[in-house]
Amino acid sequence: MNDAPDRAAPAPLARKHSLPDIPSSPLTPPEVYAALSAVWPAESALVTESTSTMAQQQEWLPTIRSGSFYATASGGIGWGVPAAVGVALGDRARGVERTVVATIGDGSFQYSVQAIWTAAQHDLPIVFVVMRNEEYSILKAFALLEKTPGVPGMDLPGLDIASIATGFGCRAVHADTSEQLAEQFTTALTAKGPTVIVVRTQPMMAHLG
Ligand SMILES: Cc1ncc(C[n+]2csc(CCOP(=O)(O)OP(=O)(O)O)c2C)c(N)n1
Ligand SMILES: [Mg+2]
Repeated sequence: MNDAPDRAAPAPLARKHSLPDIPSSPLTPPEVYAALSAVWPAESALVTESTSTMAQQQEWLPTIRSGSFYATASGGIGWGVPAAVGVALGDRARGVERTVVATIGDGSFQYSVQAIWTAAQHDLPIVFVVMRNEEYSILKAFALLEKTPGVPGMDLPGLDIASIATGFGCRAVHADTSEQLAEQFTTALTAKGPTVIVVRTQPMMAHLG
């Protein structure tokens, strides 16, 4: 991380934000990111692997400081969860105290989930926010784009993500509304180790039409 930039950072882009007048159930990704943006500490690091919601993430949680945003450039999933652990371990090694916020899709979360055991064992200050839309949403959208709807194997029903997290020794909670998410996130900030917050969300084709 470059701690001594040779020029002043430009002001963040002014963005028009809009949320539904009536809260959605399940929440839409913008509602999730809006709730996080209201309560997350300004100096947090963001690690993201929520494939179908990246545009909304950039809208609501823009990167405004160097060394604070981490995402895979290749698109290979299974990187995000261990990357959050690596960022937190790196922070500790160089004496940086900050929360690592990891926004992860429910599919991507499965690929390297065992990394949360390391997070729990080392009491790392990570809040994993798992977007539980019960599918590989981006692949369903690709299938429509490629005019091949109905591709099998894209649904992810029956995954008890909080139990999986608990099984690896991680604190785990559910949040179904913006208020619950804000409350659980704020509580997670003062927890000793990591927390996995499972948030039920709308699939991409439902919230974008
Ligand atoms: C190692 C690897 N395997 C498979 C894929 C194909 N792939 C791309 S996105 C994706 C699904 C991601 O689903 P999820 O994390 O739930 O995010 P959502 O699209 O629902 O937001 C898959 C399987 C990949 N990119 N990398
Ligand atoms: Mg998903």
